[in-house]
Amino acid sequence: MHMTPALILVDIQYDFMPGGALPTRGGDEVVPILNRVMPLFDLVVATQDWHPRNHGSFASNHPGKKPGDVVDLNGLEQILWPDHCVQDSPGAELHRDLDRARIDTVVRKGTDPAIDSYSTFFDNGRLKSTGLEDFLRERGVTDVFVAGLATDYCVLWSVRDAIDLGFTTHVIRDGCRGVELKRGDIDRAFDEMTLLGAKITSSDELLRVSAGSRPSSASPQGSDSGHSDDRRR
Ligand code: VGL
Ligand code: ZN
Repeated sequence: MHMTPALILVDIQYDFMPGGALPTRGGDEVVPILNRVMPLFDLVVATQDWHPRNHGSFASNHPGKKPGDVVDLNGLEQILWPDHCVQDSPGAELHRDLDRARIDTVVRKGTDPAIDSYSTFFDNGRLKSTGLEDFLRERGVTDVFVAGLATDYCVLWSVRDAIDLGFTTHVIRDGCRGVELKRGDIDRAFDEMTLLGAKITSSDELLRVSAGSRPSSASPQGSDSGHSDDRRR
């Protein structure tokens, strides 16, 4: 019955924020939401998309191509993106308001120019692992709670792998925002994750459950319970 949870915060980086190179709508809104749930977890992992300048997912590295075009990258279908999350650039930094003190480790992915890595567990060809699986297993993690950017790419691919690896996988819906290259991509991502067996939850539900299971402790930020766009139970 015992479960050991970990929170996985996917790519809370400036380039995925409004105004960034590869923006999600409302991506900055997840920062306070995730700060609220972090204290509920003993183990918090943050991921960083971390590309070299010559990365094969950048349209700028394919003469005549533009973002949104699809190419064959070493045998894998690759959507081309604007330059984003270039290593050590401001756009690759984690959002400054994210509660860094509660992050136990940062996993960087997408460092090989020859292959993209949407998932925080494996590259897109599943050739190399990022080490996150071992990190979680060494700590006896049974359940992963996933949130972040972008719903329709890195969150979705991470959730697919987490389920595949046998973790009980939860997605914090209001802690995610998507790119929505095609209209409906976010909804389709949630549909697929649900179908695969992910449990869709919300920050409110997590805070409610945690308050119930620890009656003696006040909720982490008692007066601030403003956000609730998901009332399903
Ligand atoms: C992502 C596209 C390209 C993501 C990363 O974080 O979802 N999407 N690189
Ligand atoms: Zn990327």
